[in-house]
Amino acid sequence: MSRWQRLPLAHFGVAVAAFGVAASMAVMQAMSRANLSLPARSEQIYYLSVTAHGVLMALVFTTFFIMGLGYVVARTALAQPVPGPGLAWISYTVALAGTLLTTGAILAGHSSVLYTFYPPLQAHPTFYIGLALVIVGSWGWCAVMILSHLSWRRTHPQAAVPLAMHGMMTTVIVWCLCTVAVAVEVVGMLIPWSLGWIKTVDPVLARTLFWFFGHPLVYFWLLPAYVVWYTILPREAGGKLFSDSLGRVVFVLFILLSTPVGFHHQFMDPGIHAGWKLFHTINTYAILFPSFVTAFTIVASLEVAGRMRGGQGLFGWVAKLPWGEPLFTAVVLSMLAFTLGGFGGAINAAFGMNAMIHNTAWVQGHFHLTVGTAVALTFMGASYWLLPRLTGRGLRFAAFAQVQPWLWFAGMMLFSISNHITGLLGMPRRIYEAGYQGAAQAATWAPWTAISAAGGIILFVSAMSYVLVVVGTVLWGPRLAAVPEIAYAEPLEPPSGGRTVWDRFGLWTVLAIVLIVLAYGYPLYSLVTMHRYGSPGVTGF
Ligand code: HEM
Ligand SMILES: [Cu+2]
Repeated sequence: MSRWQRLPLAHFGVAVAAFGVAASMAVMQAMSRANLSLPARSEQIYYLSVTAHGVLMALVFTTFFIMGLGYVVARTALAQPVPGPGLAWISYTVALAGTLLTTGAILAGHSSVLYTFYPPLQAHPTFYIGLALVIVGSWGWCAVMILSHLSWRRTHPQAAVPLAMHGMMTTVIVWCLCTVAVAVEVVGMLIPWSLGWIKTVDPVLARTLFWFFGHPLVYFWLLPAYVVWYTILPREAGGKLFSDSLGRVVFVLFILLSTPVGFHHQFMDPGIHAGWKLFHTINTYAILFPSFVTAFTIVASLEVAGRMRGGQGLFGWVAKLPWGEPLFTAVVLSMLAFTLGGFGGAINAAFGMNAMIHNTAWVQGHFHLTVGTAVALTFMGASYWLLPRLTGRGLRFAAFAQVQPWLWFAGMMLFSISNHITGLLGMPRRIYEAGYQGAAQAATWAPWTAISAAGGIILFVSAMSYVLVVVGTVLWGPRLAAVPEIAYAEPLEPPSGGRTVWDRFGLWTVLAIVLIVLAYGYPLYSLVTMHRYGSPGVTGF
């Protein structure tokens, strides 16, 4: 293995470790909610576990995987060394130290604040300090990615940046814009408060800053998955990308629309005028559009692949696709789950229907389809593709890699559909036992929570199969005589000309900032200056 592969592999190592631990906790959670007796089952353990699971899955597994993938793309799509390897390794170390601090704080038992860490729930200062370090580390990654792009641009002033790097750059921009808000929340409010330096914090302001970050966070997860869908999947399916320019338009729309939508998580919060919630709702429906375009482009690319493989007729091409390839099945099943998640998302985004499902098990059913499957299963599929290319070793226990995506999909259908149903039946999310001490309402939930627990067990088997293949490949994978190359899909039509307006990241970033100021400027100003009776709100105002 030459040297550059170590950096992404080190990132994937942390990601897979976090995933393995979080998946082991998840199966206990799913069983606990079905009232199955487990050793040491208690409220305290449940909330500790859900906090660790949420943080390790949603913040650590994703972020480290994305950073690793970013380095792979910067190195291979741009065909040049990644500049600033020192900075990259320091950033990795800082983010890893932060992860250990935060995880330690949770496991020590005094930081069960869930991954949204809403005040007035208060964690130990090391929980917040660790999170701040993870963010600082990720900013270092952003800097290296931006430097990579700039140095490539200097030698290719008129060329269109390769689509994979285009997608990673939009990921970087979305992340830089949104992490500012969570940094202000954590460093300006929660750390001083947890240390006792300030007496109070304003929960509505904290939640607003959190969701300023929290919605774009989902695109930070999703865009790298889209990079895999657009630039790796079509080639692995044996075909070509249906349209390169549509991909660029999609990525740019995410720069613009990822952030000014956060109030759709705060429909039920007081202190924010309904007019602002409406504005964010309109933007939310606008951001469904690039995902529709993606569904069209990727399915069209798959049809191209099926026909290039000799498929005939209206649907004959489907059978010709490489259903035995783990990357292919993982990504296609991810997309299927995302379609279902998208239906649910459109419901969540509508004020009236949101009132029906808010804080119910529906919500956890929803995001396990989106981040828990569309993103996570894509990353698992991408691991099967990347590992031989990065380590020079063939997949170990390859049969597990083949069945694992199917198991994940089956388990997730049981888990997610049952949670959507119990949500509609009124079961809250984030509860330790769904029996509700024998309440009549809870009796209707029981068959569904049992199905959800069965789904959880299948998911656990799938998760462990993934970990087994990854660890087995790295340690005992057979050395490959010819290491397959990391190559990206070609578009069906060669892109006409060079650099276009879709490559002007500076312009789109400025426009995104304008939209953010429009969507958040006044609401934040009014929250900060609002006079509160009997509650001091933000210290100093
Ligand atoms: C191994 C399969 C998985 C199972 C069985 C599972 C199960 C669960 C359960 C039972 C909960 C607690 C729900 C509650 O009480 O409200 C939960 C929460 C959560 N899960 Fe998973 N999960 C799995 C995988 C994932 C993945 C892959 C992700 C993301 C990459 C993820 C992200 C989350 C998040 C963000 C929460 C919310 C925590 C909170 O409410 O603070 N999960 N999961
Ligand atoms: Cu959202």
